[in-house]
Amino acid sequence: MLAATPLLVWHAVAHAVDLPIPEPTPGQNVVQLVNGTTNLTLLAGAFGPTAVEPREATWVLPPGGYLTIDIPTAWQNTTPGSHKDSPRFWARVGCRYDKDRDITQCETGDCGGRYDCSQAHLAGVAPTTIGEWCFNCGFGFSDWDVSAVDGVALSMDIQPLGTYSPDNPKSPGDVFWCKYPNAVAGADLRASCPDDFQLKRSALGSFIIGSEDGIAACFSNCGKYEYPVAPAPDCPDSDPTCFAWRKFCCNAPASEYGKTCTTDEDCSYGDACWHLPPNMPGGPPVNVCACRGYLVDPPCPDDVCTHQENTAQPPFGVCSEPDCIGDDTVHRVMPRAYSWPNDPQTYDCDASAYRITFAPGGTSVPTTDAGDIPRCSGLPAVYGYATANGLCSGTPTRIFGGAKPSPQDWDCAVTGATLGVLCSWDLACDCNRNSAVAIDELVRAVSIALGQQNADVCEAADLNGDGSVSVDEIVSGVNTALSS
Ligand SMILES: [Ca+2]
Ligand SMILES: [Ca+2]
Repeated sequence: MLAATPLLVWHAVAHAVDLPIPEPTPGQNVVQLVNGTTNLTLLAGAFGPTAVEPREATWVLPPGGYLTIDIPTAWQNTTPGSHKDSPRFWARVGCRYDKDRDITQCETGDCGGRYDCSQAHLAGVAPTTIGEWCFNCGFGFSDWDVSAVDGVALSMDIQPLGTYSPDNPKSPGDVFWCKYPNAVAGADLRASCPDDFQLKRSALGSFIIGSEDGIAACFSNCGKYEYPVAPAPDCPDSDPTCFAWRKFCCNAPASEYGKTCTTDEDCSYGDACWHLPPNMPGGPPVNVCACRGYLVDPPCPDDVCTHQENTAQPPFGVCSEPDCIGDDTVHRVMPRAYSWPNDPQTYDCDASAYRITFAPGGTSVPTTDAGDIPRCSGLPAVYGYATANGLCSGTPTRIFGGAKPSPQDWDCAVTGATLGVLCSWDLACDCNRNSAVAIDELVRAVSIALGQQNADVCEAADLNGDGSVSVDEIVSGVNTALSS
């Protein structure tokens, strides 16, 4: 880890030189989202009590680019503990998107298949790295953390910008005050992710069979046992997944945490017997069972697993792969990320401007770039396009499909999320396949129907591929022309 220090300093200086510091609207906060890669286009996601839109009027974040989000006053002082609408930001990775039709499919961070997560009021699907905030909370300070608690796709750093107090004016010596960076520049947890914690692209519905596989995300201990859905709250401890979920997601029965103990053996779910200083001066120490983080390679250095002091968190437990990734593994990449459910890695500051950098310093792990939604007709043969196109031909309003390998049925008309590969149907009469139908294209379709021209002047006119152009197909083309 000795090499990390100069990298971190370089990273902070480089950003200060390269990027502008956004000016907040008076009385409000502003967040700048930065793409730290030089080779990937990302889509940003934002979620909060109301819809927001970046000043740049796009969610597309090109390599090295940035977006600027003014934080509405309705996003301030969101009730701590009530996470329903609490502000958060994330990067969507490996997206195929259509901005105009508000439809998108991403490998990680997808929000219900929509392009504009904020307008749709949909948060990103786990696992994805999340920047979580309470803006202008107690004393008007802002609190945040980089959550890796479900798992991590790209690293994230959060940096206060502009002027802020060098020390917490209400609590001098606050070790959580305005601290950054959260992540080691250029590092990527996916590179050190144990096999059992990797979420492979081929496990995702968006994966096109035959394309290159790789690691989309790396689960945390808790995230692994909550994916794709968390166990039922009343699941039996005898089920290993249920027990691991209780242990790593801090979901033991209510009687467990806070129970008086003498040693760890008195605690039933792998939790710690936490020996805290007396509540009252001169009183007895407080010994209670408490959920905790875990290390696979103890001890963890103080600059990797920060805030290990006994009053900040219970002593780490020890665990081993394949059941456990270890919070130390996560913290080697993101020392100040929040990696387990009671991790004290949360920060506060009185800055008004913040910078979130996705993949600070870039990543060397192969990662899917953003791009257009593929045409259904261009997918590999295993998807059985012709059959699916025939079966879906009775769905006149279809623009997008969800392709699944045959003999599975496709989703014929996708308007948001799909468990298949999001793809665009050929539109009737769209001869040049530009997703719009012009008058001359309609004329060509009619002339094929009348036998005046050969079908190859407009293959798209024969929507259902039956070799002829019907009145229905021309009507479908007219409808498309009128709606675009
Ligand atoms: Ca066209
Ligand atoms: Ca036809």
